[in-house]
Amino acid sequence: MASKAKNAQLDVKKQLETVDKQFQTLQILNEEGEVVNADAMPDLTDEQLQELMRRMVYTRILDQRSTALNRQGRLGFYAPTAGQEASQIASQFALEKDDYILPGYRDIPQLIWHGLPLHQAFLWSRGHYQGMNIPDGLNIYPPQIIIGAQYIQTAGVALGIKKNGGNTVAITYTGDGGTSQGDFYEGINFAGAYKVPAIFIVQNNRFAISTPVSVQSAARTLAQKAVAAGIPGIQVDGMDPLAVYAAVKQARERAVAGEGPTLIETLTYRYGPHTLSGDDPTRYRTKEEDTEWERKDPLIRFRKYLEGKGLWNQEMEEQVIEQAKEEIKEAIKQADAAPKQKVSDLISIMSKNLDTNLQEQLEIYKEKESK
Ligand SMILES: Cc1ncc(C[n+]2csc(CCOP(=O)(O)OP(=O)(O)O)c2C)c(N)n1
Ligand SMILES: [Mg+2]
Repeated sequence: MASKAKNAQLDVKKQLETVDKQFQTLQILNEEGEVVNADAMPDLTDEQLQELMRRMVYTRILDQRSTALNRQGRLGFYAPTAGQEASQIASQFALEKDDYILPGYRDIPQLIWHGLPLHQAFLWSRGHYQGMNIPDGLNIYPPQIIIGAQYIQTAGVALGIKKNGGNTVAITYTGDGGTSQGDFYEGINFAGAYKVPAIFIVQNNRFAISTPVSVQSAARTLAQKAVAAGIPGIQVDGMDPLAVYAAVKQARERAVAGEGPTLIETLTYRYGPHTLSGDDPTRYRTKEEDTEWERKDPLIRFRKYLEGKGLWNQEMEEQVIEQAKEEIKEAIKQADAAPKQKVSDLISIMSKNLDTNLQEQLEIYKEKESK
């Protein structure tokens, strides 16, 4: 029989329960689009609210078109985003233009809304080097494929911002699976120790490919993993754009005020497969689970909220859909017109100052390609 601890400090079960209880989910809009937490309501103008909706609708269309284009063989790697719009779009919406984004492979929408031209996103999907030939002045990094590695890089980028005295932040994204990686802990620990202006988003979409979050971790929330790094952690309803926006906005304010990093867990869901490379979600998820999450859809609840305020209607939605389809068509044409890749181009964009070895290789390839 387990002995009953007399000393409160030895009551480890209670200690854990205390931490668990502190991590409640922040929600502002419920599934019906009703405000349930007016105190946490972010300060957004009507125009900003409409723009946020516009971007989410656009991104849903982009996801549908990208899926179709992939199936037609016109796109390469693609990780679906439908369901995650509040988590992705509302978090980017809370940033300033000069903030740095260090994305994972599913975070292409944030890059696009930060300023990456659409045709470059398509070229990246095709494995064309011009995809991530990042335009000057756009503070984004290429999507990370190694799970969690961007967390360490973000701690470093944020330390650079701090040392240079900038008032920007570095934001990064990983999934629930990413929080099981060593890189995740190293990144948040370093960021906490050096009190850097970083925002760590964990998009908890319930699965790491087919592995449910309950198998990945015994932690009740992923937000509470922040405690060990000595940084604040917050769990938000990741299907609620206003909750995500409010949390990221506050994290940004803390970061630029020199108060250090924040970890934000967004509870979300991807409606599609992990990627379009072949997994079948029906093998690891039930239809009931899908339906339950589709009822939480961020577009449905935000649409209801805005319609209630007279800020959105069907005509506006159709306009965005048409615009998205048109721009996607044009961007694919632009991607198709990109020059065939040359090894010399790949080498020359790698670094501003090539070392002797690479310089020699560049000359060799230029010579070969000129024939
Ligand atoms: C270090 C590393 N291990 C394994 C993989 C293979 N892998 C690719 S995606 C993935 C699951 C990641 O799940 P999660 O972090 O929840 O992100 P999600 O895809 O759900 O957005 C794994 C294990 C990898 N890319 N990198
Ligand atoms: Mg996941």
